[in-house]
Amino acid sequence: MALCALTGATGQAQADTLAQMRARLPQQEVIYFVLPDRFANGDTTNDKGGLQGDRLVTGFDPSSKAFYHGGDLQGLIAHLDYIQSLGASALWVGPIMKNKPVQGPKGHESAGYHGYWITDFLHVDPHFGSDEDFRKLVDAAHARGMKVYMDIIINHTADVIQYREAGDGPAPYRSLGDYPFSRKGGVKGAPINADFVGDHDASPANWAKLTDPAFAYTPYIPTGEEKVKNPAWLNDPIYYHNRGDSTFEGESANYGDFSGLDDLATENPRVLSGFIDIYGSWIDRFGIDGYRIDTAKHVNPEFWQGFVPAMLARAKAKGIPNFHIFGEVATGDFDPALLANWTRRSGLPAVLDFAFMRAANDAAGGKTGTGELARMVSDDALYQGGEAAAMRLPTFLGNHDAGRFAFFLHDAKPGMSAEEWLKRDLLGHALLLTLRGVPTIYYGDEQGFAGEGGDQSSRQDMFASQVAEYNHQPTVGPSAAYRFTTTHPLYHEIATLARLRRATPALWGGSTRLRAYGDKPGLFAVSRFDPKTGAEVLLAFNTSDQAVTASLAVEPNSTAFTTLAGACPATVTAPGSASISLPAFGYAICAASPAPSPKDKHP
Ligand SMILES: [Ca+2]
Ligand SMILES: [Ca+2]
Ligand SMILES: [Ca+2]
Repeated sequence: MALCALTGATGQAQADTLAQMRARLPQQEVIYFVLPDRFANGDTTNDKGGLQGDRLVTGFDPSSKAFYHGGDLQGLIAHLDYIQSLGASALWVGPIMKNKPVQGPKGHESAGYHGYWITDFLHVDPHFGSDEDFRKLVDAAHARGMKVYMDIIINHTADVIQYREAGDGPAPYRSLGDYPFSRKGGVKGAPINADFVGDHDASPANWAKLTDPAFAYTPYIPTGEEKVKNPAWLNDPIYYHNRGDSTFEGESANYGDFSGLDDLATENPRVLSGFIDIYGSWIDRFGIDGYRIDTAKHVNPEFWQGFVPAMLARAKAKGIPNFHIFGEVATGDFDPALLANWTRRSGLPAVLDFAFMRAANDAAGGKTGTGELARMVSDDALYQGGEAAAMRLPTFLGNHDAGRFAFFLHDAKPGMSAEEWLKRDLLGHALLLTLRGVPTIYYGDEQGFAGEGGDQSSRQDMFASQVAEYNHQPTVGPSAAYRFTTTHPLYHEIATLARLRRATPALWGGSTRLRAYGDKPGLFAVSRFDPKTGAEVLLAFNTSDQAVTASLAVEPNSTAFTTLAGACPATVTAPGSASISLPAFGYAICAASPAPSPKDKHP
């Protein structure tokens, strides 16, 4: 009886935790992005993915940054405490679906440790564990009130399809104009695909007339790989673009293969329905909380117009009303218009905020002033849904492709002192964790990882590494090889600010008003407002290496301040003006009191 009562109480507590978690909006989260292979090895028996042979068969070689290192889902489960203590409330797990273990030209092979070369879209890669291990991860995270976002790919599969005409060499892009669907191998070829009116007519009747995929290249599947993809329809070349390699410019950005990866004909309604089935099934089976969509800008917008509502409906039916979907529209530029375009034409509810990455790097790195951060705030009007929608954009300082934030800082100012490096890094994280958007921490940044570049050089092991480059990399903060310590100054600051953010509605859900910015390193300040009470929180950052003191405009009815971080003035200097002083690279978070009368302002 006692045991039953206990189980009942525990069950109720679990149900409450789940209900509270499901009720949270996407912008209430702090996301932790992790590549499972590089995070923690919880089960050494799966390191070779159940395969026998050398690294070109198994993909396993912990001494090479291009191969699997052994990290897995059990390792993630074992370190949820560490992630939650950092203040993260949602996990973005790099792709876990089964990959082609090794691919690439002879002598230049690498492994699918990153997860972006999927063959089986329905099951977990054996290097990471089993479907059951993923269920355990999701359940363990949910039991703590943490969400799990999957990283999914639709633009391409692994590189399985090859082209007769290319042999072992490159396959230059063959355009729609030079190689129309209506002729075999170019305009002078034999007529094929009679009556197919082009890929802008999404009717199944039209696509039924596209029967020959050899309009540009002649695609084929090498012997032994005919059934490697799952579900089975993915093994038919008719569902791919088959036009050769993308140059990432012009039409090839949509139709071209990403370095040989088989680019799906996402205009085809069978491909749309197929992927709705695939990714609907992960929602149904595991009750995950969101999708990060890889290479979203290499897929036609019409695909997302069909896919996104289907996923949101599927999640809602599963009892997940705040399912978060955010797409990758990668750019190194400060280009909110490009990002916003994909929320408008494609209906993506959110995109990864590459504009924030650029603006925060340029500001915290001292490369420019703070004008881009100011532009970012005003350009939020461009997104579908405007400023409210911009609150859902995951913001970040660096990533697994471009490189880590600490690397960018060092690259911008190679000669700076270790102390300045750390201060700029802390300042960047303060911007990340207090401005609008959903702060996304890239695993290892909290331990001061920097790395020597992007891609493989930014995918360090959190566990003891056998990669010489990773072991020799400089790190921000204490020089010891920190791994999973909670005393690193970056870990400590992120944890402090993440907690403050989650407890302060103005920081996760408040509108933003610009207070100060400039074209030289110096003061950047905004006010954010509690969405319910309207109470002001003043945020001020000093991106320069000199102390600054300035008078900032505040709301006329903000009279006194409580210090949430840094040093705040106790009271205003005059109604509507507060004097703020910040040390070099310092910041302050000041909650105004008393709050403006909420009943007057927000009836
Ligand atoms: Ca393992
Ligand atoms: Ca291919
Ligand atoms: Ca594509």
